[in-house]
Amino acid sequence: MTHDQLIPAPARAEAVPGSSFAAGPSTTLWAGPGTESTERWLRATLGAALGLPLPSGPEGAGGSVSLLLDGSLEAEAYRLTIDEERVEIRGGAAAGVFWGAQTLRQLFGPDAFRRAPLRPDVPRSVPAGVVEDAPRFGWRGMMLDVARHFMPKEGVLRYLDLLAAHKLNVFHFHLTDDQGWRVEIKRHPRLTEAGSWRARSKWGHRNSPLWEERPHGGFYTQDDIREIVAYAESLHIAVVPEIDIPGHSQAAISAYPHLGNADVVDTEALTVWDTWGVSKNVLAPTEDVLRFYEGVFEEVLDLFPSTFVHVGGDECPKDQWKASAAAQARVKELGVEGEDGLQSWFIRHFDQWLSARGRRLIGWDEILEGGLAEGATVSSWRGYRGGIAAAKSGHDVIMCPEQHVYLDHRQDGGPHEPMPIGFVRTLEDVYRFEPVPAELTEEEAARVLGTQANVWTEVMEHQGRVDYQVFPRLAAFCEVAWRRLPAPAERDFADFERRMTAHYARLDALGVDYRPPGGPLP
Ligand code: TNX
Repeated sequence: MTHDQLIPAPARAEAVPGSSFAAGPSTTLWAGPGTESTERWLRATLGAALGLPLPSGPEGAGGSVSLLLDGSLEAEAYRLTIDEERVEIRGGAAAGVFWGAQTLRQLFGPDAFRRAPLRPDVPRSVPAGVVEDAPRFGWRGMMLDVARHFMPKEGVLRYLDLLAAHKLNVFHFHLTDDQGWRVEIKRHPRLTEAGSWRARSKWGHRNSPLWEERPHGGFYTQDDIREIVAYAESLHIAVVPEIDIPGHSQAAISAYPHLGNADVVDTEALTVWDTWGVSKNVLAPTEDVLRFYEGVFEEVLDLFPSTFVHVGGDECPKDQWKASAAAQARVKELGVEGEDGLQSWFIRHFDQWLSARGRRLIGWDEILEGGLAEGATVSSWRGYRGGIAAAKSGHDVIMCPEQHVYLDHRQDGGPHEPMPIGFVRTLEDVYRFEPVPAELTEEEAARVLGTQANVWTEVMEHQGRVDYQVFPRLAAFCEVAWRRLPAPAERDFADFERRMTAHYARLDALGVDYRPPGGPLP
């Protein structure tokens, strides 16, 4: 594997032609203070794939791999130096060292992505040279919706590995929705007892004879969540939990009917929703409901150390609040402006509540309606508009416009494309996505903390479907998030495609069910 086949391509790479480092049974590993996460990862992945034990040895010895922190580099930056004698990875912080190790694995070739050394002739050498690299954005994320279709824990851990392999560092975990509640909350056990299964779910592809409806569900125990968070941390990925309020909450209301607008709907009769779309069953704007969700968030904060906590806030239909005498009385009592005011009342409450606990609230761009809470960060999904407005008013923004980075959308308009949702977003479209709109001043642009690709799973009922939608587009997305690419029209997509040839071999070795180039059928 050569330096010009890396994904994402590094800022600078210089090869020394004809020279390489050969790893073997006597190759040692030296991990300087603060680099232990990469040490463990190298043994567990690269070591296993190459069939090498990588025992500890002295720093910089002949035949060694050395890991060290270097204060002259930015936290996530790294310098990877390879000569015939040794490999050295310097990172500004532990994360930088780790991203350097990811690059090293790519240089070993696709078989370095396997779990066991299948063939004795697996290449065990890397080309000599220097790679210097640093990310453009500090927030390089993927959101996974495990509410519409549950992904068992092992699948989530696997996705974390895949994110790390693409140098992505935020996993936005969409844990609750109308169609399911996926995280155990000890003080409200019915959220998962009653809220994690729905009686009917569409299964298989709708054109297939196997199309049928079955129960669907599942949830993560608090121990599962702790494991996921700890595993992510070992890969330098932050897990941002999302608990959706006040809309997208029918699963919660079906478990605890007092959360709903009981004067306009028989909340006792509600079940976990078995339809796609946006349910009109939303939370009632009461103090009781606030207390209930404070209890939920208390446990969530205990489980997730992430600074950011996502409260959803999207697509909250106001029909029930309009019809409910109780909700209308609350409008008067709270002195808020109509139903939009109720929505921002919810968000403002949790903005303050989270701030008081040293956390930061993030929500979808609908939280701008009725006035943005003071400390809120905005996930801009309905295009760039919400993100621009938020940045201009001094709020931080994550850019994830559906027109560009919704990976549930189709990858081409062809007849064999299995997924019926949304716009056509090709690999090239994603490659030409620009997270920072030109109309922002430099100061406003600095409010764009980064970008994320969102994976909504209404039409992805198992991991293979998720893989198909996510890959190869996540590879294009990771270049956008990591690199300082030129303006969209000037980006060298042909070069990216050329590098993708090597990357498909890596994805094959990892067992990713990506969409084959050119589509599923000729
Ligand atoms: C919009 S993006 C939604 C999701 C859907 C998605 C389908 C957002 C905040 N809400 O609930 O799953 O569209 O593409």
